[in-house]
Amino acid sequence: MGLFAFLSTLFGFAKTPVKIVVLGLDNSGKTTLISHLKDEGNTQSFDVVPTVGFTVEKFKKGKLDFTIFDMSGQSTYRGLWESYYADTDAIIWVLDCSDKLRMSIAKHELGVLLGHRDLAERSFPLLFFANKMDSHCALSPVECMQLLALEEIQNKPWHITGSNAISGEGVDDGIQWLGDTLEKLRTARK
Ligand code: G3D
Ligand code: MG
Repeated sequence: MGLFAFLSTLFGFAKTPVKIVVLGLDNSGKTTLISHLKDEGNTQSFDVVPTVGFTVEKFKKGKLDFTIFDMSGQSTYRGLWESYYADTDAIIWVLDCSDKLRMSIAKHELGVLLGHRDLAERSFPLLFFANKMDSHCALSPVECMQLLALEEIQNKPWHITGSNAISGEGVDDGIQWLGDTLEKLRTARK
């Protein structure tokens, strides 16, 4: 079964589109990772502020409705992406495991995200891809978890999994967890 067929089956329980925002610092591997998830020819991509390379990409896949942001750490533009928080069903955060130096920026941005008024009190799945696991200097998912202090996240189900967005390794595992967790939350709310 192809990944898209798999995703359609996985999210087939949803009666309404599942909105997923994919975040992470620039160069973490979002576009590469997402290329495993989307259909060709059904993508809208545009530069919001080309001079600073801030890009938003949107695509639909079956009942999945993805919005992808490249964050450059420029909080000036946060107002643009926070407008998508209120009705997102899950957030995927892509980390560059080979970039230890910028883990502190990722941690800061994550803290801002989790403290946002539209997200702080809500329970939704938070999936971290510890990407670029193939890099010889890659931090392990456990090290990323520690550097980001993920264990302090109390009111949201979260999961971190290693990935290689180029080969696709680990991507299915993360998406599987996301589907299972969305289904559990949906069942619990009934
Ligand atoms: P972004 O969309 O988050 O900004 P991209 O990131 O998907 O554009 O990826 C940035 C660079 O990282 C790309 O390299 C891409 O090939 C590489 N990359 C993405 N995922 C992985 C991974 O799992 N392992 C390795 N080794 N590299 C990865 P270039 O050279 O095209 O800039
Ligand atoms: Mg990109």
